[in-house]
Amino acid sequence: MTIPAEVVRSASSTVATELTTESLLQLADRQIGAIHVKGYYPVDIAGEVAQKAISHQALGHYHKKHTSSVGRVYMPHIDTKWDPELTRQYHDAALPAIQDVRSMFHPYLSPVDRVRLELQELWPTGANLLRLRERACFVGAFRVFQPSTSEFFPHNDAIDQETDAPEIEGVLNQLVANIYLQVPDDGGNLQLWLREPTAEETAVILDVEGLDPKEIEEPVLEIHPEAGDLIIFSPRQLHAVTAGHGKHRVGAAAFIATKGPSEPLLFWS
Ligand SMILES: O=C(O)CCC(=O)C(=O)O
Ligand SMILES: [Fe+2]
Repeated sequence: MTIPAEVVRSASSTVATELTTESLLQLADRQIGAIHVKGYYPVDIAGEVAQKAISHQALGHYHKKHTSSVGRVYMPHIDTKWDPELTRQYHDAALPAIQDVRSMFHPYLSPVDRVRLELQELWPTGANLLRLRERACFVGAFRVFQPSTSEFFPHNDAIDQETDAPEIEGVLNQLVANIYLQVPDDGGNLQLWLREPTAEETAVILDVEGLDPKEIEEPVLEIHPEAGDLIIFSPRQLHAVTAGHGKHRVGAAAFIATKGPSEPLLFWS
């Protein structure tokens, strides 16, 4: 039986509301567009840690033209830029950074630790921290969007554009889990296009880290997250974050590589 194209399209833009083995397998296979669990993390703890992230001593900035006003706490893998010295610094800092982020939530479980545990329990073959050339990766970066001035233009994220370490072999898809700690009431929306960029778009993204929003069609999904929500989607497909107004937008993020159900998920930031 052939399924009509419009049915396929609408199914792939479905947003699941629960984190289950089935919703994870469907998302990894791009049969659904996202998993959005409302109220995943207590808002009061989230708000306190958001303030700590905004004033954290390790708050730095992304380096590309369109992302430079977005702050992040601790070095993400994308900033290793294929440079052996930066790669060494990233791995040297990875475990102390994981522990520092964990300590910011103490005495509570951090939301990224909770995602790591639940995905380990739900995915058929479990989940591990990613190691590259046998060195542990960091996971749990905070992203801090300044009121009004910060946004992420349409872009995608793919680990195979950042490393050729042997552990990346066999990666079929990449997911990203974002837990929102603080979100402005107005803006700060997540937009999803549910398609990969073209070759030309990829060249622009690699150069300046984002497409001009005026030059691309409307997104298929637009979600306004609330503080405490968890959203998981496929960041190899185009996505963007709109400017928010009134307060900082702070999220904790973990990338997740999938090699199919017979291999464990792998986490990093
Ligand atoms: O903060 C968000 O909603 C998504 C940010 C993003 O670009 C990502 O997680 O890859
Ligand atoms: Fe992204």
